[in-house]
Amino acid sequence: MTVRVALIGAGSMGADHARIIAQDLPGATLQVVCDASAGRARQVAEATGAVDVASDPFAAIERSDVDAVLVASPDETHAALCLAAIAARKPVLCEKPLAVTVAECMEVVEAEVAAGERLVQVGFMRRFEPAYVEMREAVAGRTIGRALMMHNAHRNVEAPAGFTGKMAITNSAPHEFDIARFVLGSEATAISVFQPGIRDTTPSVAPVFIIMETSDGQIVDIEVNNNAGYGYDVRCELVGETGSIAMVPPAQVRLSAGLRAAEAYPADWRPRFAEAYRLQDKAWIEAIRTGVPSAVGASAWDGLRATAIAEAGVRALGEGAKVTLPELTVPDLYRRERAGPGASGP
Ligand code: ISE
Repeated sequence: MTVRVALIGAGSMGADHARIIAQDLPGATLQVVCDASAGRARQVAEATGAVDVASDPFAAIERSDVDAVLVASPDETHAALCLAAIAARKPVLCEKPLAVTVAECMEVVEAEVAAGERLVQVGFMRRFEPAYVEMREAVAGRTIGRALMMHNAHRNVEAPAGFTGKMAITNSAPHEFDIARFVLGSEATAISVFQPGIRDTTPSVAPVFIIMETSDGQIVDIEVNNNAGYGYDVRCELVGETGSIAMVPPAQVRLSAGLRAAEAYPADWRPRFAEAYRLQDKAWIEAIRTGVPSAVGASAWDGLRATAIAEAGVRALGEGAKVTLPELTVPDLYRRERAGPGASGP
């Protein structure tokens, strides 16, 4: 079976997914590239050999020659498109976030629960990054004793136009919210957010420093700096009772010249996590072909939790106080999936 995919959104992430499907996934084909800009849709379709182009995403989702939907459109459109895919009973890989508000995430979860099957995978691609996978295995296997702390840094070269301070918490940090839940296998229970006090030199999107507490008593700290200036740099160290595991930057070469040595940084997340994106998209297609949802990929429930932590984080920053996250009952649909070997989420 070849999975015929409708790509919704032909921006930079959409173009990347289109290339992965065209070049690396023999079990899938790009049936239609849909974008509000006809020129952009055509450009991506031509570069990747897609069969057709379209501008109406809802009509594209319903086409009888489309088996699955990949959503890479702006964040605010995600929930409505996921709901349309669920209504059409088509599997959907939705770029993070699942939705920008918890209420919208809940609508998607409720629709999926009503449909009675797992159709949504959220694009938290770091779950497929080998370093995080090893950390998760170390936690499960107690290689470093019980996990106590997780230190994270998430630095971008420069915040894009229109990126707001709040988006450091709602758009960037959700990667860490999700990966901490995935690696530690515990749930976030509280969040505090701080900002450096030196404001006169702070750029428009200032760094934030987040502390997240978990249901197993672990502490997760996350520095998000969208204007780090020097390169795209993601760091993580997991500290356990008897050791630690740190992510080693995947540099390809080290240049030695003029009495100095230098390694290059990627400009953004696409080259840094290229392999994770490829493995994620491959697992999604495999799940559709076998009818068994990926045990690693993030579910709609995981998407909801990440948005809930982000919403609490925005409140914590505004109020200058720790915010406690409410305990939520995991619907059976997601519980069942998590019970299996290698299951995702806490
Ligand atoms: C962006 O939206 C992403 O998803 C990237 O993976 C992340 O590193 C970046 O900070 C976000 O703004």
